[in-house]
Amino acid sequence: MSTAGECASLFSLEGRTALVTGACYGIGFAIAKALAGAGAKIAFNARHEDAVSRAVADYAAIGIDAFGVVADVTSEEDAGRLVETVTEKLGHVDILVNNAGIIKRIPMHEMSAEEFREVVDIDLVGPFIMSKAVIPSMIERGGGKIINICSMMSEFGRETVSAYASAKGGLKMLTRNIASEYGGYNIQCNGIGPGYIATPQTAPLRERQPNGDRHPFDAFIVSKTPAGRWGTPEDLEGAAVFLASRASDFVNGQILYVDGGIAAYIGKQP
Ligand code: NAP
Ligand code: GCO
Repeated sequence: MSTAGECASLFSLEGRTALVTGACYGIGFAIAKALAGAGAKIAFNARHEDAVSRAVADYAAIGIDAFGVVADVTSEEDAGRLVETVTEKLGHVDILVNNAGIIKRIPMHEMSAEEFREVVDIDLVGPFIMSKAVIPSMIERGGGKIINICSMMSEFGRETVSAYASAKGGLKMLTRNIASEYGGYNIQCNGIGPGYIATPQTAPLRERQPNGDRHPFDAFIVSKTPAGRWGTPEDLEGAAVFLASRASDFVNGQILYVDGGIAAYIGKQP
């Protein structure tokens, strides 16, 4: 049995370099903050210079010296440059969090193939590209951690999110396949499956109606979640530190759902 000190060190990320994609705000920002709190050096990317600059200032405002790079996760060239730049600045990437993602809420029969492809490109091909960019150096250095931000839609469907659910379902299996293919190199690849989290991505689902009533989807999610609330990005911090640390060295190919119980609950009788 570990002593208190030994237990604390299990979750320490001192000396590790973490790269969190799309971490200017929302879930990525909270995860990066948590990894920094456990001692990791933080790098992140986004598609636009102004967003990166704003986020660097936001990290600095909470005492985190985060290194931001303009890079699109769907570009192999950007990914290679991103990993090379981070490695030069902070050292090899020990922890990759594939957080960057988009959603398009369109009834499938009205969605164009181009719109479908854009979601899959960012939410599934992007994590493939980013993971491929870091795995060689992780192999060379004896191991690493890859954390994919999956979703309730890795398990469930609903109206208007066909592309997103397809991508996030694929991301669950990419997580399992990276674990299978690279577990022998001491690389652990796991997922976090957030429930419904209050971020800019879900803001449209929580907007007040013109008459001041709550959005019907907002009320639905609160009733469908045993915790009786939307999650916050901070609710994901513990899972992220666990999956980024030595504490999860024998955990591989798993999706840790942090959802307030929504996946376990059939729902209240109307
Ligand atoms: P968000 O607020 O929309 O933030 C998404 C981030 O990804 C933004 O910083 C965005 O930056 C970045 N991004 C998008 N496309 C990119 C690209 N091609 N290259 C680089 N960065 C890109 O979303 P969130 O709610 O924080 O969600 C973060 C992740 O959690 C996503 O993968 C999402 O699917 C997943 N998730 C969210 C929830 C939820 O309820 N919120 C639940 C489960 C899973 P720019 O657009 O400025 O480039
Ligand atoms: C939606 C929401 C969800 C959340 C999240 C749930 O429209 O259903 O955006 O997809 O983003 O993925 O885990």
